[in-house]
Amino acid sequence: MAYEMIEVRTEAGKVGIVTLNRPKQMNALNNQLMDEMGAALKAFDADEAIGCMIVTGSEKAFAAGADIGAMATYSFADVYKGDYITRNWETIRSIRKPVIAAVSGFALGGGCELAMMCDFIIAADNARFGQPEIKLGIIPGAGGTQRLPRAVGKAKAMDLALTGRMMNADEAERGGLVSRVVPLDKLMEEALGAALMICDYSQIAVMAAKESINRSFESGLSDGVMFERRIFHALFATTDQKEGMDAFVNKRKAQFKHQ
Ligand code: DAK
Repeated sequence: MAYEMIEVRTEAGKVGIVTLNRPKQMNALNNQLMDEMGAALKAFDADEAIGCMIVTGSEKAFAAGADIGAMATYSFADVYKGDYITRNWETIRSIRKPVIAAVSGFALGGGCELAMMCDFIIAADNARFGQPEIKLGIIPGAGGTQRLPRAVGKAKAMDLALTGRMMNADEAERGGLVSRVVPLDKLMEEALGAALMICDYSQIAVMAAKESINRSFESGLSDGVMFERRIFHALFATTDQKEGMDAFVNKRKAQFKHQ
C-alpha cells in the first residue's frame, strides 16, 4: 500500500515506525490517515521480524486531534452509518505486539486518545496533552472519557475534559498518563531504546504481558488475576521460558527464539 499521510520505516530490521505526516494540519487525523496507520500497524504485527512498533508525529504535533474541517459538516446519519471512529480508529487496539507512542508537541483530542490507545507513552519535554473537544460543542469520542480517568484519575480527567485546558509533559507524567519524559532531541532515541529492548525478549512473553495488563482494564481483580495465572502457567510450555531460565542459571545472555 502506498501511503500519503504517514511515513513507514523499520529500524534494525525489528522495530516498525509509523510517523504521522500532515505537517500543515498539525497531523490532524482524518479517515485516510487512520486507514493508512491501521494498515501499516497490521502489516508490522503480521511481520515475524518485527517485535515492537512506535507511533510518532512531528516536533510540533503528535496530532492536534480529529480533522475539524472534515468533521464540521458531518451529520448524525454520516457518523452513525459510517461507524465513525470505530471503523478505523479502533484498529490499533487489535495489534498484539507492543505499540509505543513517542509524543512531542500537541497531543490533543483524538491525538491524545490515539496516544492513549498505544501501550505506553514516552513524551518529549515539549509535549502538551488535552481533550479540548468541549470547546467545539462535542465531547471526546475515541475513548477519552474512559481511558483518561483510568490513566490520571477522575479529578484531572474532569478538569481537562470540562475546561479544555492542556497539561504539559511533567503534569502528564505526575498524573500517570506518560511513562517517561525526555528532552525533545532524545525522544526517538529513548523510544527506540525501549523498543529494541522489548524486541530482544521472548515475543510470546511480551505479547502475553500486554494481553494480561490490558485485561486488567476489562475485568475485576480476581478474574484478572486468574487470567494472568493461566497465561503464566502456559508460558512454561514455551522454549523461551527454558532458555530464559537456563541462561540466568548459567550466567549467560538469553537467546530467545520466540517459540
Ligand atoms: N483539525 C484540522 N486542522 C487543524 C487541527 C485539527 N484538529 N488543528 C490544527 N489544525 C490546522 C489549523 O487549522 C491551521 O491550519 P491553516 O490555518 O494553517 O490552514 C494549522 O493546523 C496550524 O494550526 P494553528 O495556526 O492553529 O497553530 P497554533 O500553533 O496557533 O495552534 C493548536 C496549535 C493545536 C493549539 C491549535 O491549532 C488548535 O487548538 N487546534 C485544534 C485542537 C483541537 O480542538 N483538537 C480537538 C479536535 S476534536 C467523534 C469522535 C471523536 C472526535 C470527534 C467526534 N464522533 C464519534 C462523532 C474527536 C474530536 C477531536 O479530536
